[in-house]
Amino acid sequence: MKSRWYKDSFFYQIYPRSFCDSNGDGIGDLQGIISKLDYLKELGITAVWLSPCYKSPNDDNGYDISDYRDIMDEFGTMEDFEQLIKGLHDRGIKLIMDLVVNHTSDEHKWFKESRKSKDNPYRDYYYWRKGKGKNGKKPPNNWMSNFLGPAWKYEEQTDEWYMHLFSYKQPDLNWNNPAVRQEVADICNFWFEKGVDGFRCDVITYISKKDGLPDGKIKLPLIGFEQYCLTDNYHKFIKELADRAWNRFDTTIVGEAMGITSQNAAEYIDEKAGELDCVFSFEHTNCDRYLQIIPHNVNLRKLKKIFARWQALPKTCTPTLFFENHDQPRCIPRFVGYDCKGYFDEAAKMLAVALYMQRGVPFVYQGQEIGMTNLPVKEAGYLKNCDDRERAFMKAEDVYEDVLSVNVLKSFKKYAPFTLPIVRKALSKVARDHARTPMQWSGDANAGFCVEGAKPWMTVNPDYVYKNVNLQSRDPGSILNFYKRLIKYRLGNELVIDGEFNEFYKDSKKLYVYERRKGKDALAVVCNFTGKEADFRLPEEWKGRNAHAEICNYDEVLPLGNRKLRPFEAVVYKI
Ligand code: TEU
Ligand code: CA
Repeated sequence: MKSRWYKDSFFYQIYPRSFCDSNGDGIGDLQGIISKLDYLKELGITAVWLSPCYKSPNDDNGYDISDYRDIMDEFGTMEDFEQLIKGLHDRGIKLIMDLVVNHTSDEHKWFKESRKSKDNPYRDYYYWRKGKGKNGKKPPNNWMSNFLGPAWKYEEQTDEWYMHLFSYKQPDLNWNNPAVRQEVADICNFWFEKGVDGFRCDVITYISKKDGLPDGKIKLPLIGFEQYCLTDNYHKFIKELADRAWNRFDTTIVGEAMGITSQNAAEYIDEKAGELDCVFSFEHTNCDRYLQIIPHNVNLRKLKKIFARWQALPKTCTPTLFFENHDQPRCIPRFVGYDCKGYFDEAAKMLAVALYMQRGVPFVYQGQEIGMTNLPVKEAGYLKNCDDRERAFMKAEDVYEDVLSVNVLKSFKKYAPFTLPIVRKALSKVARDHARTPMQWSGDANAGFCVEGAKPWMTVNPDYVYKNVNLQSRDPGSILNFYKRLIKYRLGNELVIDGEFNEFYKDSKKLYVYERRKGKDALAVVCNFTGKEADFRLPEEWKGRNAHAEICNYDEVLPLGNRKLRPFEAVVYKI
């Protein structure tokens, strides 16, 4: 049944709220996306991952669903959706949707019923438990919510607590209940029958909780993690869902997978198992963090090591290739630093080469293709290196919208106000908001995201004046046009798709050098991760070979050989 089309695809992630507003309410919508289909086609991507567009009260921007079979009011109607999928398919672009089924919204009808009484038929769709301690006034266990605070909320009505591993408006579904699992399969089939080509499965590794819901080890950043991540019935639930839905169509199923790393991936993504096709792992996106939250500078050696381990997985396990999504800050400040020493565009292009010439399923996140970057909030303290036009100091509290950022600021203000400067500083680097600013289409008002006079739901990055799709599409040397070339180069290219991966100079803190080989043919990938010239010596294995540069982020192409690499230089040679 499965053609495994993901193996030769290039994905583009759309966060609909911030992509394009068609009706002037300041919120991106489906007609907005439809108006940009030709843009996507021209960019050359072959598949779209659409973040949630279902009915939702938007506590977490659509990751809290109140009706899985309907479209969010702000985004449009089912007719709009059908027009979107047709528009994509007409252009040869596949569509995968977001499947958010670890939890629902508390405004979903199942939960509204569930909370009514202990004998309601939907009670068992969720986790309800008696509290601990005298009078049951303490949560049933010590698990922490991924969005801070306890993972339980008390309800007067029935004198019990319900579990929420995210916000209290995102109660966790009880997958031990067979009815819940059938509902999920039915939802998948509903969308497959509409022509949807697959799903990105939100926090799918959390769906099975340890029997008895035991206390977790006291361990930061998340108490309880080992009790609900990849435990007990995980494989059983996934296999069943694959049988009932995923594997009945020619789908691609990508899991968002906390807990899955290069070390254990084979257990979860091997083709032969017929479970998830691939996963978004957090290994490399945590490599500039202590405890997953406190930012520090990236250590290139560590990043390369993580990549190398994924590349070394058996052929039947396919990695994903991504730097950005709607939960991550923008990749340029984090992976090359805020100070690009005047070589911002070169850095943006180099990162793309370093990542997308590896084996795996490539994903680009909206705006990444024009080098969109983090919001210039005051605490980031990097403005001295920026263009004058970016000196619009923003106050964190004024610009952050994300439920997680807001929770963090609120809690620290309440319980440890003296830490606020540090917290603000950390958020200035890691906040999810950085990825959620409106897409920069043009130099017009509101970056062309919505019409003049409308108020975008979230602050537009002021750098849109000189960084936007309009300007870059007219400039052959732009980041955008570089991405177009790279995407085109990768698709259908056997060496990139499944050539062997061999790395050189693994210990270098400056260079990322690897080859993709099939027999005698190979691609040599040479990247300078620093903003200064760096010495490069030709690896023994490449000596005496003819080299032809196929991709280069400088106009003037220099030959493969012992030489100085220019700041952030990246070249792909066919050898
Ligand atoms: O994300 C899961 C999640 O917890 C992380 O991505 C989180 O945002 C990160 O660790 C913060 O540092 C998924 C969705 O991608 C996210 O947008 C939702 O908020 C979350 O699930 C709940 O549905
Ligand atoms: Ca709108």
